[in-house]
This record gives sequence, C-alpha cells and structure tokens, in this order.
Amino acid sequence: MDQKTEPEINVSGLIYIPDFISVQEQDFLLSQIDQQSWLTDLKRRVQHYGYKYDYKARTVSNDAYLGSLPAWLSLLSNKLHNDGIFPSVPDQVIVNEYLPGQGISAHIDCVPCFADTIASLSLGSPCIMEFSNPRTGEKRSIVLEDRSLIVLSGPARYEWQHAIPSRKSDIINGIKTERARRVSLTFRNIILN
Ligand SMILES: O=C(O)CCC(=O)C(=O)O
Repeated sequence: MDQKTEPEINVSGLIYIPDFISVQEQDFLLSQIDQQSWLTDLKRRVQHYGYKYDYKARTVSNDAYLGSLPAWLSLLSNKLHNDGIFPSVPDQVIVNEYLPGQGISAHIDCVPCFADTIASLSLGSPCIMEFSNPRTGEKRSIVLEDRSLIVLSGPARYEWQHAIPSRKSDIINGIKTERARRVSLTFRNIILN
C-alpha cells in the first residue's frame, strides 16, 4: 500500500491509488472482459460476477448466486484483500462499460446489500467522478485515471453520493478531454439477508 494516496478532494474514507495495475494487466483484463457476454438492460452495458444485483428491486436475493469469481477476477479480488484494502476477499464484481456520453447517476451503493468497503478499478480512459453530500450540500470531484483504483469506505461509502456525469468530454487538469471507452470493475462483499 505504499502508493496509497489520500486525494486532495477531502472526502473522508476515500482513497485513490494511481497505477494500481500495469498496462499489461489492463490489456489482459480488457481482453478477458470482451470475451464475455454483456447484460443490456441498462443504458450502459454491464457484466455481473459472483452475485447478480437487481437494479430495480435494489437487492441481492439469496438465489442471485452466479458461482465463484472467474480466475481472472479472483486474482484481483485476492490482491485487494492481501493488500489490506478489503477486510475479506470481495465476492462480487460488476463490470460497467461507459461509451462517450454514458455515465451513472448519483447514488450510494445499496446499504443492506453490500458491506462497507467498495472499490472501483478504471480501465481504458479517464473520467471525472463527482461526489455530493446530500446532508451538507458539499460537492467534490476527482479524476479517475485509467489503471487507478478508488476505494470508498465509511463516510465516502455511506454519506456521499457518487456519480459519473453522462457527457462526451471532461475538463481534466484544465484541458477539455474527449472521453473514450471506459470500463470499470467494482468489487464488493455481499451481505445476504
Ligand atoms: O464506474 C465506476 O467507477 C463506478 C461504478 C458504480 O458506481 C456502481 O457500479 O455503482
């Protein structure tokens, strides 16, 4: 965890780790992801591993188990635990694909479904993630570079909403940057009720 950085945006419980994986690892993950089938019921394409999350009911039901994570994901899942980022090995992963113009609306991840720590690995191209605190009205934003990992726990996970605006470009370090395809892998631990 030497490369762990507390981002300047000052959201308690938010950790940003640049270069969490190498370019070769990124290429390997993208090639694995692109060999799998996609779910197309949302505006963006997704893949679910470990357990299927029901977006409409906002639940993970007891019959949602899809099987253990494939080897190419469990390598990373074990690393997240071994590096001390997760207290136990994450058992669910959602892959999100964002084409230019696509995003994800402001939300707090389902509280009864998922345990405290949640981490997203960014592949392909950077984007801005926005944080907003509905209680205080505070707003922050952070650049998620490709190959970076963002970790949310405590207040960042439970008190702040996060979103990726649906647009075709971002201002990154003062420069208008056209978006390209971004793929993220979000790791979680399921709480079965
Ligand atoms: O794409 C990301 O990095 C975030 C994904 C996310 O917020 C979610 O799946 O709930």
